[in-house]
Amino acid sequence: MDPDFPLWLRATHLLNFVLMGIVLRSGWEILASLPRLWWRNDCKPGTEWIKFTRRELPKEEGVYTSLMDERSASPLLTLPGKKNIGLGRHWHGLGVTLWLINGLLYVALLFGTGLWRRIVPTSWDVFPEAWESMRIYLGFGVPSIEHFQPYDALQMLTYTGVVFILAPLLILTGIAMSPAVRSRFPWYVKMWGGHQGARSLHFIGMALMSIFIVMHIGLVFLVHAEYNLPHMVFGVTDTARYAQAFTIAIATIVVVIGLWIGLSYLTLADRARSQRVLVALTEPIRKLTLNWMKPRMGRQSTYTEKDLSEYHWTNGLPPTADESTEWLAYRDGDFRDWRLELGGELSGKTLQLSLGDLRQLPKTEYIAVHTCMQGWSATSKWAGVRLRDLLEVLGPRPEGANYVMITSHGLAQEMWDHRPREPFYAVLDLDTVAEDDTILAYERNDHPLEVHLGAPLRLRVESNHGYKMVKWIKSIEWITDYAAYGDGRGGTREDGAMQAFNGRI
Ligand SMILES: Nc1nc2c(c(=O)[nH]1)N[C@H]1C(S)=C(S)[C@@H](COP(=O)(O)O)O[C@H]1N2
Ligand SMILES: [Mo]
Repeated sequence: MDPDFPLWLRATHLLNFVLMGIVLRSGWEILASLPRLWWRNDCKPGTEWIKFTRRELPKEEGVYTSLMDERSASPLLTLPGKKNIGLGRHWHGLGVTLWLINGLLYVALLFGTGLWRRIVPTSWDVFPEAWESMRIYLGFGVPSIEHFQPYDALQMLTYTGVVFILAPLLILTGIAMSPAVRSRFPWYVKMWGGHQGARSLHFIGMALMSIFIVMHIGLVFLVHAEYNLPHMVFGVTDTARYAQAFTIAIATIVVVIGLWIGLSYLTLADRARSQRVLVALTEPIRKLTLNWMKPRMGRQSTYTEKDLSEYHWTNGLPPTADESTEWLAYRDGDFRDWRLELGGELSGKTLQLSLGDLRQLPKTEYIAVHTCMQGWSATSKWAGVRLRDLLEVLGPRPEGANYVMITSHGLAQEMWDHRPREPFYAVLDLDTVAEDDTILAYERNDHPLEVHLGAPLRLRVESNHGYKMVKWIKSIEWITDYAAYGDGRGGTREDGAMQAFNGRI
């Protein structure tokens, strides 16, 4: 057998095709949850550079939530489709991890075997030669077979660009969107033009990759297919087996497309099971790569007052009369009578703390970028008291207290199964509770917290996405296990949108 297209090459190539489909389709699910892109970090309505929705955004802050902007995509197109950002995110994480492993293996073997010489140009001649090929293609011609050794200059340049420039760009901009990375290495995110710069570049990279895939598959069938297909399928230059290779290639493509769509329906068939399985597979990756990064926004100098956002998106609107008359009464009295319920069953007591009491505790202050996992961001200066300091008021951690549950006066925006809406809540583990930048904020940009941003007190967990950051806080308590609350996934967005309990990416 001709060793030029060894089995490892053909296998990683096929696997790459399968995984790229999973990564792209789940990426489109994520994009559908906020179908707009910006370069500005405050995502001010009307400043999008591209959008995939006709919906007009109100210019006013605090009347529209990002959840209202989510679009339902077809399971034929996205993974899994039908407004399932959480499940789409898990698939993206799993798909990317497998794609990375496969890709690293491919690159390692490429260099290990010397086959890299076939795709990495080593002479400047590649540019004029590629230009010549391009001219032939533009005239609807095909360069003759002698130019392909086995790839021609244009292929070499494209493949090198895709493997060594485009793929790394997608990986690096993807990493920049993780709040754990941002809260630990804010300069890294700023380097990409902030969260929105990274997100927009990630999108552009995706678009280029999609164009490449379509052109690549098209050209394989159009340009010397009698060589390409036996190479790809059998690994040998045997034009006599072209028909067989053609049939296998087409059948494989059909099966893979079927698999992609099948995964969508399989995922939707039992969303809770899908969440369990996908989170079980992706949590070890988060543990390994992100959990050790401890936020230090309070000690960073990358983001300064100059970065403060003009506009702040909202998710969740202030409690209405059917949600909490109690909170409305507090609001009408400028929160003078508002009390935080701190404690609960495990502590054996519940303290009622006023805003004045909270202000007595050590104050911490920093500038940080908020990101909603849907994709928008905003930079603000937050001030308040560290959660760990506040819990100390209760005394030592009670026996069996493994988590802290924070509950809002406001209800969930919607329940995925349309049962009556429950109070919005989030649960944090001990590691997250102990972080420097897990705080209860009562001020933003040197003013008391605005009503639509969670007045009078909201949670800030800088290492996590926004869905953990309960607004309009009612109570904070130690609990043993979150399985006993809500749907048992540890928070409203975990229950409803099937998010992971760990919101670090
Ligand atoms: N009570 C309550 N808190 C909430 C939400 C909500 O719907 N209700 N949404 C969460 C989500 S998903 C995000 S991204 C942030 C948004 O914070 P902001 O509206 O202050 O920008 O609030 C979080 N806290
Ligand atoms: Mo969010």
